Amino acid sequence: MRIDIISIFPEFFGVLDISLLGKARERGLIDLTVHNLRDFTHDRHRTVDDTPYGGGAGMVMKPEPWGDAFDAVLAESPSPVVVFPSPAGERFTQATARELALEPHLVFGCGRYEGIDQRVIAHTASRPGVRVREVSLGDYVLNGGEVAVMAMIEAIGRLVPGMVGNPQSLTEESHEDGLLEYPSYTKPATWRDLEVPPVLLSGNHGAIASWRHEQQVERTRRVRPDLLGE
Ligand code: 6GU
Repeated sequence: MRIDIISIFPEFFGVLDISLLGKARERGLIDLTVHNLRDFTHDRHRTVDDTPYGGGAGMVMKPEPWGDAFDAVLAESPSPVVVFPSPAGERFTQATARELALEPHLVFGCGRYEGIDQRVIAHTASRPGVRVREVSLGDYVLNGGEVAVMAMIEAIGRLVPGMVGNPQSLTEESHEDGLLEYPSYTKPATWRDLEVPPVLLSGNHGAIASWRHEQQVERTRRVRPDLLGE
């Protein structure tokens, strides 16, 4: 999978080298390039923002540097998905991560300030073969898309085929079956007077599977009833 990120804070993404993705890049599964939006400006001050038409607070990212950046990054890419992180986007879920993990080329356009001139999104979507998604992590506001994109890339990257040693560990975790994960325990069996639930020491795999499912349902009902439609 090829990943391009366009941002005015390219240094932000240095940490991707030391996470799970470092391994993916070493193994050649993910080829990630970060582009500095300011490299696509043409004025002495490398200006990327301006005041909003219609008035209002804050600054809006100018369309021209974005247009030039996408001209460069999308050249000769047959069917990229361009993701614009935005609190006004559709919700990013495990299903979104699963879909995007199957794509050969993802491009993330990180907006700052009050957003990007909306014509950039419209123009990008009008490029032949390009699919655009505006995506939000949740109902809160971050100062820019960088941290959101880091979270999305971590969620997507671990689902790229060949990334995780034991693929079963991917299907037994929170959100894969619409439920939260069951609680986990390891040795010692007693720690500071706290016991591991005895069923887990029973060796009865059927009983263990039932107990884990009950725990998933109980935990989901308690903290995320919305996931059960309740
Ligand atoms: Cl994707 N971007 C920004 N700026 N804020 C957010 C978000 C994204 N998701 C939740 N809040």
